Amino acid sequence: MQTWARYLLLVLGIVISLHFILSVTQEDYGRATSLASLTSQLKGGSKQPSPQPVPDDYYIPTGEANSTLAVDRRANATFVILARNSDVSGAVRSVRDIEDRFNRGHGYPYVFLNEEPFSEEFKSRVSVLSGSLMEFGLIPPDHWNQPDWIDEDKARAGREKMVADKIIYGGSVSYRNMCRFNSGFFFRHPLVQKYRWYWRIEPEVHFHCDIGFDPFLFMEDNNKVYSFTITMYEFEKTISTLWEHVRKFMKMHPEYVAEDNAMGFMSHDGGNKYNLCHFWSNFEIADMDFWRGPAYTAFFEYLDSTGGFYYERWGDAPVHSIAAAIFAKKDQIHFFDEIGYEHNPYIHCPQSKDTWKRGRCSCDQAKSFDYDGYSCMRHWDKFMKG
Ligand SMILES: Nc1nc2c(ncn2[C@@H]2O[C@H](COP(=O)(O)OP(=O)(O)OP(=O)(O)O)[C@@H](O)[C@H]2O)c(=O)[nH]1
Ligand SMILES: [Mg+2]
Repeated sequence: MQTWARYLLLVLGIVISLHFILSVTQEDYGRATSLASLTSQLKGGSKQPSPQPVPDDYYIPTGEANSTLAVDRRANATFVILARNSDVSGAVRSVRDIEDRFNRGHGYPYVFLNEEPFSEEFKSRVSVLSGSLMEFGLIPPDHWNQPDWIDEDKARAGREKMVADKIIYGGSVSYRNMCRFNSGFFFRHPLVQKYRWYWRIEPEVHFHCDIGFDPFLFMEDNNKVYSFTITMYEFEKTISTLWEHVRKFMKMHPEYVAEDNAMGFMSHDGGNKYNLCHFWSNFEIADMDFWRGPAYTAFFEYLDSTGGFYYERWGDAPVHSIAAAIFAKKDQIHFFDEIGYEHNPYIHCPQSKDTWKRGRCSCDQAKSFDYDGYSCMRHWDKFMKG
């Protein structure tokens, strides 16, 4: 054999051995260079998930995500739970889950909010679950009730029409109060005002995986403003005129529209028509400075002035989602694949097998909502891949 051929064989041998050693010892290298991953990249990976994983440095160093730890760095953050006294058992289950899967090692505080005073039973049953600060707030009536300037005859006619159309919560005024409160007021409550970040939790939700990192710190460090675990289509009849108003607002205030925003996720024709995709807001981790800032303040005030929260049944989910898609850059919106989450009837279970194992998840990956026909995740993947 010629000398050059020997050298070539030697170099090839070294490269192959190195590849083999790295594939076996380095999980990320193995994943990135696996045949499945390479073929999906060649195909454009249209069906492959594209979550941006939380980097290893954010994981708690012991590797024991669920151990009790003294974590020295914390964000200025809180859990926010809006609940009725009758929701107590569901609230207990949610707090139990988030304490076990995340907060035991962090000690982030809780703010519970209600338009009626919390009962002693509610307070004592949730307080016993955690050593963290728990505060119980009363929502001022003008942040909750239907404003006097709403034309009640018109609002009633809207509700009756939705009842006839069998729209869920179509006849409920309290549901509308709740949606409007979650859209524009929770972050102004005196007990919430002192915090920048919040994690919204509802009664009777479940967290299926150990969350071995601090999502608030990840978001703060990476300049994120809004995060989600589930995205889906909205019922069109609940928001008949919302998009029309969004378009009007954008014309009135082009200065608030972010460059490189996520409008392309919600509209496939440059903003003309809304595709009804939104982030499911019963789970949210987000930056309240974004809601308190000039763009969202003006946006909420404008939407509220149209009466659409009462004449129709605008949800806080499309309102928050559309705002995040317009006023933030697309890279500031984050999908947390790692957070296994359930709000009846849907579950997000991590897409990646390694993430699922690392989080000791109790959910079934095959039941994850991500690529269900009603989910908007495939639009998100496609949009983020550009
Ligand atoms: N204090 C108070 N909280 C409410 C009221 N209505 C709803 N909530 C809370 O607001 C949040 C959203 O209400 P849900 O009834 O869960 O609404 P949803 O998630 O759209 O609908 P579901 O599919 O029924 O869960 C939950 O945290 C509820 O506990 C109310 O009238 N008063
Ligand atoms: Mg709910």
